[in-house]
Amino acid sequence: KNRLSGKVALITGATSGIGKACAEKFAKLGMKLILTGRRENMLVQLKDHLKEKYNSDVYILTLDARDGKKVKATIESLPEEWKSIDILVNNAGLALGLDKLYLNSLEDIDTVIDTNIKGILYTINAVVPLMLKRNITATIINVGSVAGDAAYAGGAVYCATKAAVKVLSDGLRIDLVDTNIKVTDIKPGLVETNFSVVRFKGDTKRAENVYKGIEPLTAEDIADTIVYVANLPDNVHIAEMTVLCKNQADGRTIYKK
Ligand code: NDP
Ligand code: 8X3
Repeated sequence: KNRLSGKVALITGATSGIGKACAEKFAKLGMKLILTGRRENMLVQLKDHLKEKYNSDVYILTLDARDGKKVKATIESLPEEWKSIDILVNNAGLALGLDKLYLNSLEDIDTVIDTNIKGILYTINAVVPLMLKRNITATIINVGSVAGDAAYAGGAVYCATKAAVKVLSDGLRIDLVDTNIKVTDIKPGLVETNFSVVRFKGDTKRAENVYKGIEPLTAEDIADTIVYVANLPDNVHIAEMTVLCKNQADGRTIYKK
């Protein structure tokens, strides 16, 4: 049953990977989409593609998730019909490097913490009041990670941000327990997207190696999970979902052939 047709979803980080795949699947189900990311040309391309393929209504917000004031002001000044956000997917995020904690540059630490933690908090801060005003059933899906369950070598900063996503999701779920807004933390394992290319700052060979000898998840696999959660009946509230590829048992136990 399609409960999503005609509803509005806001997806952060829709220019690539999981966010982009999610936009495609939501569009196919007849949703109206607000898509954010820093790369405006990619957002325009995606908007044109979704318009042509599904005749979708897409509203683009070129936004850096780290810019709290702009995130809040931009979402608050959306045209009235676009303020009726039913599904929020907090997906924008990244890792930088795979170094020991004390070898990370201060700049990289700030970028990862500010995007993965503050970015979600800023978006929630702007969107939840709009949802509450309408007193509707809504779902907030935060893209955490199995990396938030336990640290792995070289992942201290990134893993800490994803642990924060779990805890802030838990806190928000408590805050909203007396409302019709549900909060889900989706925790993927290894997904082959642009994630590792970004992590290794354009070193595509090193990025490809991450997924050699395993069968990683695809962005579409995680988008399917997000659609599943977004499309649940009102009474079903999934707090957390861990989605691994078949060659991994947890964030640090990976079997490579
Ligand atoms: P991609 O690199 O393919 O996509 C990341 C998206 O995040 C891009 O659309 C990018 O857009 C956006 N983004 C990054 N920084 C910012 C910013 N400052 N402001 C706005 N948008 C930003 O990676 P994935 O699709 O894999 O990653 C999506 C999410 O999934 C992340 O939160 C990641 O941590 C999480 N995840 C990924 C896993 C994996 O193995 N790939 C596993 C578990 C979780 P732009 O550059 O245009 O701003
Ligand atoms: C991303 C998955 O294990 O590559 O959250 O860090 S991993």
